[in-house]
Amino acid sequence: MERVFSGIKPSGELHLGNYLGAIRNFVDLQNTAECIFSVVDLHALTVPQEPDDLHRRTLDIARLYVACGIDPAKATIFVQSHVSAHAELGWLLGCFTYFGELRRMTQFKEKSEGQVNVSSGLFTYPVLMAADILLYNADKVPVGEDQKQHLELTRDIAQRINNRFGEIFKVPEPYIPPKSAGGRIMSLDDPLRKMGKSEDPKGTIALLDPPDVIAKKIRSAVTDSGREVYYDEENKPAISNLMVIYSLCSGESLESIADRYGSTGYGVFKKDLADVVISALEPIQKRYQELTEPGRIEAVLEEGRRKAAAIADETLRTFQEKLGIVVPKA
Ligand code: ATP
Ligand code: LTN
Repeated sequence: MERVFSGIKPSGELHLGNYLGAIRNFVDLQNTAECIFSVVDLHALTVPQEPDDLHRRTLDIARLYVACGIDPAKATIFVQSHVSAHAELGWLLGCFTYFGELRRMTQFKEKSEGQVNVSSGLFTYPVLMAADILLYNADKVPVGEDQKQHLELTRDIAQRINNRFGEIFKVPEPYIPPKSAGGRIMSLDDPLRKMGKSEDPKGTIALLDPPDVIAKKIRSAVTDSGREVYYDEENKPAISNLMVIYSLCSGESLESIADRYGSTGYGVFKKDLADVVISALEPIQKRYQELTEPGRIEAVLEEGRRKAAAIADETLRTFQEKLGIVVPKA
């Protein structure tokens, strides 16, 4: 059976971009592959975090994984920092990653731009991500388009090490939907920027936003010039983005949406879009509200930690031995 690994940072509230670009695929893949999904708290720490927020969001993302349909009986859900092999392999892989490679990463350039104190953790972030993936010898990594460059680096690091020491790591394949299928959901108030946890909340639909807030955000979403609804990423970036959201939340094709709303004007389209998004999020919000049993999420994470650590510790040990590290007896 193929193995799948992915992770989400507890750096803010989960949003529709995370769901349509990534989590939706996690839910599908759990039926056909051995899936491991992490709440990557060490990655969130690469930018300043309030301790109380980090703590609450870490548990909250695990709860949302389950609310979105990830079944702990099928998939492993765990917190990255609970498995120390991530940090340890991260260090070792850093010794096989070049400064020039990391300097080219666009996410680093975007997140460090204009900041006075940029942590070295933000710079080496992709190395830790490579460790996350390689520890589990994942075949597939479902992510949004913004992670493509990090996955290419992961593959390069794995291949470099395999060339030097023999086949140690599986070289993972990215699993990224095209933009028209959710790989890059754009902000509602700037269709040229991606929807993100750390972006302005006006442009971001959080998975737990109440219906009236969702309706208001969609009503205020920027549109393109003209009044026709059709898909054209280049000339109609705002409407194309709203159409992708409509299509993925309703299951209707882009063509059929364009046929129906082509000449009704943006107002009618946006009003129906709000209904479609609210209905798609309703079952997730309902399940989230129901997951209140004390200790339930913590128990899922403990079981996940055990399963993840068993795999990760073994991979780490194999690599340490190949490197010539004197590995203590277990
Ligand atoms: P931040 O804004 O703090 O960097 P983020 O919203 O980009 O956070 P991550 O935790 O980094 O969230 O991403 C989790 C997953 O969601 C990743 O697979 C990422 O590629 C995907 N993703 C994030 N934003 C989008 C988006 N706008 N469209 C599609 N996929 C997305
Ligand atoms: N870098 C990713 C989050 C992430 C991840 C991973 C995704 C960390 N480790 C391993 C897939 C596999 C991001 O910023 N979205």
